[in-house]
Amino acid sequence: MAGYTDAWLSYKMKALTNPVLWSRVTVVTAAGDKEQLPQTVVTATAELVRAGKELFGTELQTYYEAAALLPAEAEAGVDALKRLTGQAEGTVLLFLPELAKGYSEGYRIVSDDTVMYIIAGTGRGILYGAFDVIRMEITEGSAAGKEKKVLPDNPLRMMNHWDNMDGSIERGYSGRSFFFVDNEVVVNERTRAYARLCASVGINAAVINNVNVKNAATELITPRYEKELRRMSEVFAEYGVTLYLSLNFAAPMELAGLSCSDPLNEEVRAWWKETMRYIFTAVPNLGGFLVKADSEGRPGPHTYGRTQAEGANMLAEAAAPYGGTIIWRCFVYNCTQDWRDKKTDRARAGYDHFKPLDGQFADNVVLQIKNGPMDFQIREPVSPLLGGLEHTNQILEVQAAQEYTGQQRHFCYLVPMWKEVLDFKTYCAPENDTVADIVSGRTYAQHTCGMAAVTNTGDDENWTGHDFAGLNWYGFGRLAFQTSLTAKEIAEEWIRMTVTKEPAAVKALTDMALCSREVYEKYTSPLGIGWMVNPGHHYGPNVDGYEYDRWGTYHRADCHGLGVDRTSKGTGYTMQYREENYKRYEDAAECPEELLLFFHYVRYDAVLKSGKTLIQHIYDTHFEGAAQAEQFLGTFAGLKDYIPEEIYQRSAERFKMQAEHAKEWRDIVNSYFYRKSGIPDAHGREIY
Ligand code: GCV
Repeated sequence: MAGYTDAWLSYKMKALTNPVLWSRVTVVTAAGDKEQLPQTVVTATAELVRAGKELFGTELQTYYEAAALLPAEAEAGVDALKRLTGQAEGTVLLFLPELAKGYSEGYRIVSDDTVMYIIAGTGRGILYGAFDVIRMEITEGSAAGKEKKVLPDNPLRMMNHWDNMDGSIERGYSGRSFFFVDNEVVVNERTRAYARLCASVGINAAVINNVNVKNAATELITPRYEKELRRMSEVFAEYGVTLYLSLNFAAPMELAGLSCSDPLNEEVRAWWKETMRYIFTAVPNLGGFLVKADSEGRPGPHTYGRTQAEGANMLAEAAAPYGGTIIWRCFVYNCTQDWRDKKTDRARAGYDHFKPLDGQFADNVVLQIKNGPMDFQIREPVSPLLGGLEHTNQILEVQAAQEYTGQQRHFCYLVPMWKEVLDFKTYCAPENDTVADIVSGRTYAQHTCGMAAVTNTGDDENWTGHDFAGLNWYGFGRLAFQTSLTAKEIAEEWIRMTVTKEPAAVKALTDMALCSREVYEKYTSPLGIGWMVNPGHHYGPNVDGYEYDRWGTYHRADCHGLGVDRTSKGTGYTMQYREENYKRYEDAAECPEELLLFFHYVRYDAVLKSGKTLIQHIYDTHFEGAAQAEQFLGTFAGLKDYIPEEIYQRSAERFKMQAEHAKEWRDIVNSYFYRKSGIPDAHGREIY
């Protein structure tokens, strides 16, 4: 199935409507010197040449010319630019390093029918502009006559892989790792194809190994893997993707036999300083490290009575001389809880651990915060740490890997969920107080911040198992770059680039995408309560799967009702929010209904805003959700003629699986609550 490894960059031939525009690529710099160009500018020219060939069958020549422009002149119109650059035909890459400050990694595009300028102050900006031009050609028919300036909203736009060195992927649903095979680091054409896909949507960083760093992965910071990592970082760098690694906090013990990894121990500190000196010298393009400490059995500073800040700062101090960043995860909670204990609340843990440390982290530390306080459920409130921390760099972590959202067997487009999170008003400041404002750095003038996605990729031909899961990878990049894009715009783009341009099919698939999250939510766990999955692998319904376990994820259903009382009278979690949100969540009548059971214990016979009782809501949504999953299958089958054969075959199989599995969810959840409550369905449908 050659071609599908290019995913949304699998170009299909089209008519050349602007032959002059696509006649040549000229790189214009002050010196006109090819040797001085960043690698990413060279890549941008190669991408335009490739697009010319694959879209139109034309051979673009590349030229390098000199022209000195003042930064303000970069804002000129087409005619003035023609005069200033002396270039009036083809695509002109105007690389002006003086613009870097104002443009960061952004770009400006100005074009008419014969010339198109891509103007930027960084190589990444030029590359993203080139991919935008290609995207416009494909999705809008032409890049001619456009004028736009796009500056990325988030400085860091990062992939987090949970790949293990033996080639397995934790929560991977699309084959095995393409970074690691049998404890070796692999660098090949797929590495380049991956970096290219990332760059095409503005992703600028990737952590290649699992945050649970064990065995051989601990050795990634030793000479054993130096050569391959350097090579990988170079391939990544061609596409402006910075390599990061996850590291093991206990490495001083495991690699050097030290007696502890106490962050205040002098020997430990000296070991890290030397290790950082070594690894940043050996792999010069390395951006830094991601750390999961004191979480789910991983080592960390708590073992030594030290704080998370002391742990992170020790690594940060060692990495600082090399410009290294330490990304420290906030997923710290008690995973050996007693289910009988109704006071301890896992949802509280992130805030309880990190809020008191606000302001204590070094400048090159950034805290990475999962979107919700639990763990990537289909519906959770936004973590109160986002809006709670005021003096700490922050990254929002979302999960493209569909661990709890259908494991890439069910279609679940996640951009609508991520947008809800970004748009959430935290009330942390008089203005610029949404999550998007905070993680972009607008609220607190931070630079080391942004968004990370746990990836959904593997070595499957189509990268993501379900072809339509590719939309979540694509969508993450596009959204992280430009948080104002709508979920609809992003879905339409991806569908046109990857699947079909037939308007009726684009519409049908976009409609499916936009309701897919709600559909999944309807037939799985209701009103924000989450979980109800099989322990361990997290696929499929098991209402009590985690109910009497140690993980702190309970629904508390009994014969009268269900839900967790997280109000001030319950676990007190609501009090972690700012006043306005606290009040909304505290009062069951004000609480957004989709989160009702997350915040409140509710009786089955309580009447919801819809006028239905809670139990009837559960029954109805489960019947509706399963019926909609069945409709997905029918709608998709009806689009067969517009969809490339391989994509159709692979996806149709998954839609079939989803429809069947949705019924299983429906019947198990409905029967469970019927048996608990003894209340029959008002419509007399079959419940077992
Ligand atoms: C990488 C959840 C997942 C784990 C994952 C963890 C994390 O608990 O089930 O597989 O570990 O989150 O985010 O660290």
